[in-house]
Amino acid sequence: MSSQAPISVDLIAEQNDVGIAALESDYSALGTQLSRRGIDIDVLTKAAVDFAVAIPSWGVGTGGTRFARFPGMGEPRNIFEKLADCAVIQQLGRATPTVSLHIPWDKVDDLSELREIASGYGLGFDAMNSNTFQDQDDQNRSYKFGSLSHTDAAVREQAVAHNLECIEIGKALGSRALTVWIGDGTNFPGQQSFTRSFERYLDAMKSVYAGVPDDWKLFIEHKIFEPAFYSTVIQDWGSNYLAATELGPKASCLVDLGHHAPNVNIEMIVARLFQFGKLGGFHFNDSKYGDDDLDSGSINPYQLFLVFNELVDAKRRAPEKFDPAYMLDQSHNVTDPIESLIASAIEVQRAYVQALLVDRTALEGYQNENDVMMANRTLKQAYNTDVSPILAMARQKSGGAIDPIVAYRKAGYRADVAKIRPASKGSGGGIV
Ligand SMILES: [Mn+2]
Repeated sequence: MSSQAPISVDLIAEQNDVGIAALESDYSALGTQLSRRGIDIDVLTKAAVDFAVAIPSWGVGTGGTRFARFPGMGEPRNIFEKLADCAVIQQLGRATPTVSLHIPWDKVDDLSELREIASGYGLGFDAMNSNTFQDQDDQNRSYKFGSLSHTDAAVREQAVAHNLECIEIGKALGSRALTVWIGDGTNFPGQQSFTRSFERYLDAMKSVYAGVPDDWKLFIEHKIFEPAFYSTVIQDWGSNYLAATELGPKASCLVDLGHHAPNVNIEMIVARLFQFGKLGGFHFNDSKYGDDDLDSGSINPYQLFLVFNELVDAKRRAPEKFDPAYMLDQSHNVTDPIESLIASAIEVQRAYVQALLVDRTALEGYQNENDVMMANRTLKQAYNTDVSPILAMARQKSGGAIDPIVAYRKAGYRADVAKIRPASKGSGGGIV
């Protein structure tokens, strides 16, 4: 880790001493089982060690719904406290070495101080996220009727300038990507022209694109509905693909798992976008009904596995083109956000390792022979393998905790920070 470790290293070691014998026994048994299938468990453990998914800075605070927000204890009040919480997640779980910032929520005067503190925790910065879906106090014009697609050119210019500012902040922090999600859309048929809105959006995004450095990526995030409920300018992966294609090679599509209609085949979207060079990255979360922002893998872990099944296949197909960005994007309303983010990173990592277990040569053979049962069984065999000992061993080998949630609770971190971070008041809605 770093010079600054928020959780006592001795406490983690003590906790690991308690669990190591059982882990070694489980790991050995799984290793025997996998070797019968021609798989070297240590190769998988190395892959788990190398796996990383970014934490969203907004995820360490308690979220809320359109109805209310019920604050938790010891919530971080600023980006420095958010970084401390992110450091806890990384120290214990070892799968989250970077943080994805949100501007203006995480704006500070001294960027070099921010970069230094993050690096002291051993954390780097992932994609920058702009915000033109709400109005800020120091802002001249309102986004009530849109931002990058607004009918008024002055509003579009303001939104472009904000995105360019996010790039400048990101440059100072060592980020290499900008994610743009807009809330623009309509609530009534006839409110706006679909075509003219999209034209205005593309025109404004061309100005943003021009400010994206050559070694950066521009991620466009689509969302089917909310806050606009009738139509959304970047509604689906089709609109996203069209926009990313129109803009150029630095632009690609970001897939937020919650931003699709229920039952949509997201893994197929992933395959399509990769095939045509426009898969930029992910916002991982889970959902039952809509953009629920629930913890990754908590509702439909099979879907998460199937997404990673496509990703592992894509990498095998074209390793030189494979570079998607992985980020969590969740809202934690009834759990401790640190626990939810640790658990979610593990679930994403789990889906990845399970996908590595798929016997791809056999699968391709069954597909060619139209042996439906065996093809599906090949996937299910991988999915049904409990890879928990691999994930725990990866954490233990990297200096993390065998059971990070238990170690986190033993450490009493939340109660400690609650002493210095005053409780915030509950408030009205405000999910993002
Ligand atoms: Mn998202």
